Amino acid sequence: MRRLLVLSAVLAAVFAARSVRSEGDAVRQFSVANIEYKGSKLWIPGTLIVKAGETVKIKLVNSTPSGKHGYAIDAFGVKTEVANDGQPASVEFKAAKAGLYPIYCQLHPAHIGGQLLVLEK
Ligand SMILES: [Cu+2]
Repeated sequence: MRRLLVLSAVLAAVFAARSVRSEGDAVRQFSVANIEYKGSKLWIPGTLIVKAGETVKIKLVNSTPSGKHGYAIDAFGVKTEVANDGQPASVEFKAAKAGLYPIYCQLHPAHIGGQLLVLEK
């Protein structure tokens, strides 16, 4: 348990979100990694929080030894595949509407999913 807490703290620091503003439009940037932990595969951080109207840019890194994994958010047309060859993928979309939206691996629906929380402006 202690090891998991340390891992979480380190990853939270490494993958912290940044917010950049330019000409009045907010851009929310994240780096998200796919990992395996005790046989489970998950994207971390699993929960992303933005505000309605923000442009969201997510850099995706697949750190698993188990091949490609997907990253999908249906509400915003996000569906990409990320190889584990060291080359990150990226997605960009406008979080147009407030709500709670599932994030999942479309290649392996049994994998642990996450969520995108879009707050009201
Ligand atoms: Cu997967």
